[in-house]
Amino acid sequence: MFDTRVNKLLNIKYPILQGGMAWVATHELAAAVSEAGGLGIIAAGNAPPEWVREEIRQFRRISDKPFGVNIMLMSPYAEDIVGVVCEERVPVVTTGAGNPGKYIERFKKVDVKVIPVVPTVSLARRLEREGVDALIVEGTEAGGHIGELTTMALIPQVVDAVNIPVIAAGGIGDGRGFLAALSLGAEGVQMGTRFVCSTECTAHGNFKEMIVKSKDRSAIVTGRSTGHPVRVIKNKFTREFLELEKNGADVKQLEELGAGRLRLAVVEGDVDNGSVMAGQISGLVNDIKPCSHIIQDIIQEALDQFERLTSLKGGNLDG
Ligand code: TUI
Repeated sequence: MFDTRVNKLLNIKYPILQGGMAWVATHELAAAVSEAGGLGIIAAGNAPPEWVREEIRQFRRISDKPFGVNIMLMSPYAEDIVGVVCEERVPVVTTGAGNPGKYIERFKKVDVKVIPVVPTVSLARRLEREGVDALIVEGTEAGGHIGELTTMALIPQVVDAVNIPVIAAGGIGDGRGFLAALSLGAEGVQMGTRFVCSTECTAHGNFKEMIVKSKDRSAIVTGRSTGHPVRVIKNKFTREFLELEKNGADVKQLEELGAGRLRLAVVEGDVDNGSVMAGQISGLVNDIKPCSHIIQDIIQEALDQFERLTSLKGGNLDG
């Protein structure tokens, strides 16, 4: 059950990837997800290449399972991190916040699987032509830097446009979301917010608690005026930021205000003045549990839902 091309491509038990969240997705979280049968991912974020190399080595000290590194393409170190990933023969690379086209050749040469995050059909088509192995198609429900289209509308459009496997991301946090994504034609899911609230995640307790306490409308979007919209949990910082945006602050001023805020929230636990990046699914995440339980609960819930749906076939509409 739930054995797709993604399982085979990545050599994993369940087609569940952990999002590459800057500051949050360290080797501890990645190893816990990989050990639980999914694909753990170390996020490079804006970190220097030496840090990323050390994280890769730390991962390998505690797990021999497949894993990935996420390269945030707006990072000033993106080019050097591509070099580290190739040297270390990391099995999988995911990319975000840009077009990885110019690096694909280098990854292919050393047999690193490439799976970019895309927010549109056109970029999906283009990257398939350029030879990527699969696509993470992310809807606007996601946390952090986001595109415009919803997961529900975007996934089937990309599935119809490409032949390589599609992994759905954005707004998925339980077995119902997982099964819905497969129904839309995806062959796997990526989850960020759900894995933040795991026991193995090294993010500050305040950061996790902020998500657990969230309701349906707690996650909002800042930065629309800058062309770099970011989904975060509403707090003192977002109120100040949105006020400045409303008053026509320029991009430079807003960027300065935003600098260092993610670290402040994730590492220092200052969830009033920091940027608590999280997705719309935050309202559904109500506990902190081990990654193995997160994954097992999703699989069990998806199986239960599948059974409920198939029982509707005979005209039984009670369920
Ligand atoms: O990358 C993400 N989410 C992120 S990156 C990030 S780091 C950051 N820190 C502080 C402020 C702002 C960002 C936080 N969250 N998700 C994957 C993703 N990639 N979503 C959308 C895209 C994307 C957007 C445009 C991918 C490709 C793309 O291509 C544009 C082009 O060049 O064609």
